[in-house]
Amino acid sequence: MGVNHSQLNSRYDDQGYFVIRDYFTASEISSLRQVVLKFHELWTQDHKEFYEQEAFNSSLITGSQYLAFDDRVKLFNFISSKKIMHVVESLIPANPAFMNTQLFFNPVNPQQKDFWHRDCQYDHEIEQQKKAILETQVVHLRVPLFDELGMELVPGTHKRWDSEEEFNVRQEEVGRVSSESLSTGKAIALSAGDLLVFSADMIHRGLYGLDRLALDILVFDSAANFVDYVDDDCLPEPAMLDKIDEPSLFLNTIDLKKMG
Ligand SMILES: O=C(O)CCC(=O)C(=O)O
Repeated sequence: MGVNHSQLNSRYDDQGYFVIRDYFTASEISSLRQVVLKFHELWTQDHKEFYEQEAFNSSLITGSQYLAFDDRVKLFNFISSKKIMHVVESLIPANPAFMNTQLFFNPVNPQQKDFWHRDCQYDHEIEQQKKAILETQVVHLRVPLFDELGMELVPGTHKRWDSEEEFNVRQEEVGRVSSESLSTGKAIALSAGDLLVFSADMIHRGLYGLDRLALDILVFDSAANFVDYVDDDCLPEPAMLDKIDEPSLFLNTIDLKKMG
């Protein structure tokens, strides 16, 4: 499948991310887009005020609220497809587990600016954030459904703490704001068909613009303590498991839930 496990693993280990260009075929993306657009339309109708005022993402795409059985099975099959699992297993060889999905779109309000962050900053104070980046991190697999400006990342920050500039901007200290540019940022434009893989705890931001609609798949190592972040309703129902070609990514999460 193009790039082998050890190349992917070493790129991720060094930089905190990698991109595989043209990884998915046009037909894989168009059938995924069809299901995701159905979710997005229903979700935006249902969250009209939030969507119009401040939203830039939704989550729980695989849940039962907006998509019916067959569409959920299609999504589960995409998420655990050979192409996705090849990449997941290059980073997490033993028992990778499914966490969630998120859908990133442009905010309706044109004044809303894209902002630098580490995902762990929403759960942890500074000292805990310093620890979080030394531990196992959640992996995001971003599948853009349309061409987009993509993401801006600070390479290497999955393993190192912020410079003063990065810290002040990301945390909005000493008059800086999180939408300013960072001299260390690297912008990665993405096209439909590309796959971007990055660590949730590195310093990053989504770049608003074009018609962006990107499906992020979140996975984690079963050995790490993330199962509490998983919503049961996002997992396949028992009757779906037979219809998923290779369900181990979900079974690993289901097993962790059972061990509770
Ligand atoms: O695309 C965005 O707006 C932000 C993406 C992000 O922060 C993430 O995927 O964790």
